[in-house]
Amino acid sequence: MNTVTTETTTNKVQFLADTLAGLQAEPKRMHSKYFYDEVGDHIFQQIMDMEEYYLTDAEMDILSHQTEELANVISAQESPFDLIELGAGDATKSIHLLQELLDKKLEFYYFPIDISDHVISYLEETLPEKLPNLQMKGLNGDYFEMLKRATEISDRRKVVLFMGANIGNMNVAEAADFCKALKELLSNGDILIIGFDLKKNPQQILSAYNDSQGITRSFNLNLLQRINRELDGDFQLENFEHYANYDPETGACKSYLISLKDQHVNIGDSQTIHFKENEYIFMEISQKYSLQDIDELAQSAGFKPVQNFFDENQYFVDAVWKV
Ligand code: AVI
Repeated sequence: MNTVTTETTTNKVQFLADTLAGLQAEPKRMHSKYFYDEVGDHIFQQIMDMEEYYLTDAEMDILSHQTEELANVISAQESPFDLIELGAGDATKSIHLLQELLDKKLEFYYFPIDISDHVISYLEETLPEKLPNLQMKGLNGDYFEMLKRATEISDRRKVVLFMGANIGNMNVAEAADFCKALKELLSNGDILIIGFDLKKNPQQILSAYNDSQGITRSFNLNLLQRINRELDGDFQLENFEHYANYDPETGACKSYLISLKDQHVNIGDSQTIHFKENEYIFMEISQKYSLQDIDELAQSAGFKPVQNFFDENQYFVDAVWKV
């Protein structure tokens, strides 16, 4: 029987605090985790369906064609385990792996973790229909808080999935700290499967974040609209422009919103933010990696690289690391 429980941690106070801290900072910045409200989830779905956004198809190619090999790595140790997915999204990719693990009659419990409560509700509604034998519990909130929660729920060995190039939304130093902190929560023999978008033709990368239909533009602007909706802001969206760039030397793809004029924006009754003409808000990083960068990251965090799974174009890698 499925155990289905939603754990919702809506944190408007934190959203307001982070928004004000980011907009009062010099230079201005936002945290891309706030992109994912109901509208943002929908726009992100459109991004994943875009021709230019090659990442989704690339990782889907790995998950749909190499599930057996992935399942073999996971089941090399026979004991029951918890499969914990950080940033599960709609699980369209991981469902292939879940199906394979169920077909192999392995004993496991699935904990999808996502910052979006809509995503967790959707998974709890749809996964039990698609995978009737799956034992699962959705956890809504920040990765680490929820991962800690999952480690408190059981002491089974852990297999952590962190796919979709979500690690790319941290800069290199943050990614190193993240991997170290993750390793601290895991024990000997636990496994991490982590997805990286690889460095490649710079134009191809830039097009994925500066698409011809302006979907990524809407994705970024939606965060301003979310501030208007939830924090009583008065951003005029037409006064901001999306700008993306990719630096092939560092592998950093960054997106910004540029203020098109000198303007003031109110947030709630008591906060006013001043924007100079051409001032930018740093919105998001999507860091790209070489294979050497990836192995160095594993080693610096204390993981042992076990195996790399590539898509047929070698655009993307799902790396398997062990504690
Ligand atoms: C979720 N994350 C891996 C996406 C990325 O590619 O950085 C988010 C995204 N932002 C714009 N397009 C996609």
